[in-house]
Amino acid sequence: TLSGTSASAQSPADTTIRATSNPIFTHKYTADPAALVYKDKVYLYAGHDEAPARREGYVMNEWLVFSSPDMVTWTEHKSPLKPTDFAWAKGEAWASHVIERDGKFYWFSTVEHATIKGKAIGVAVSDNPIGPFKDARGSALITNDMTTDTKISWDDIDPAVFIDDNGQAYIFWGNTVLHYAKLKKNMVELDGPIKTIKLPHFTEAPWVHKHKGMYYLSYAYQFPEKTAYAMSKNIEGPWEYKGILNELAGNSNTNHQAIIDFKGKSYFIYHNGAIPTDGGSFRRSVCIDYLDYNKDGTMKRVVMTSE
Ligand code: FUB
Repeated sequence: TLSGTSASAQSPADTTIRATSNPIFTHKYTADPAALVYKDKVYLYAGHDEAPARREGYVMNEWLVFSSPDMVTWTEHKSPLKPTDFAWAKGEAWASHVIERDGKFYWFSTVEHATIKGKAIGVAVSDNPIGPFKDARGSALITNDMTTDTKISWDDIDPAVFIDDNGQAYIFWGNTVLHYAKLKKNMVELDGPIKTIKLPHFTEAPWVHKHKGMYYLSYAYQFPEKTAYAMSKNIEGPWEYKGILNELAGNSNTNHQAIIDFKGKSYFIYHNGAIPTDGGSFRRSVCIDYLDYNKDGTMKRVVMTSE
């Protein structure tokens, strides 16, 4: 059964939700999960899918943030950021990633640029993982005209930020072509050239994590999307393709994963379109399942559950 919640649909402040089955939230549609482990809590950031039932196309006007001490009891906080909080953006709260550095929280987000055609990536900052966040630059960090690999206007999307053990931060992003670049210590400027990584059937949604000394780069594979991944001994590659990590997620063309370790367990967080009767590719819902590693460091295929 799907978990019920008592939360209202109006971005309530500090509403508690008990999520014991997938999708974890049923009071509103949530997509593109990114998770941050900070101190003894998980912060889950998601886009809010607001498309009318049975209409094609994303309607995403704000991001949402939830926190949990145990992955079951979630507190929904006030919406911490919307695309138009970036004065240079005109809307569309596509996928984001929030990361902490030196007690500040940096929110990398995909939005539609107001004057440069296509999607762009901005950075917002806060002293608190639940916000409020404000634009950290006053301009986009990455715009569609900075990369010329494809003609599509949404190829600069889906930021995934990673800070290596030596303190060097990297941003990975892309649709069709996977890009990455170093970030300066201030987290709001690129540091050096934009490079590309070639992986089989890369669509979008990169996520980089480290586990027991190995680097993992997971991503949305083909379309409709499965999740695939590659491994490397070095954050700058070479990346070795390792295969499919998760199958198609029910009733959604996209799957958009986040991977974390928390309190001794590993989790695979993604979205599907499984809420009856109007869930789907534009009315998606965040789900969480366990992730397991083999002895050789490869990841076992995720077993998606509904209970
Ligand atoms: O939610 C809008 C877009 O759909 C995201 O940026 C992609 O990752 C896909 O999930």
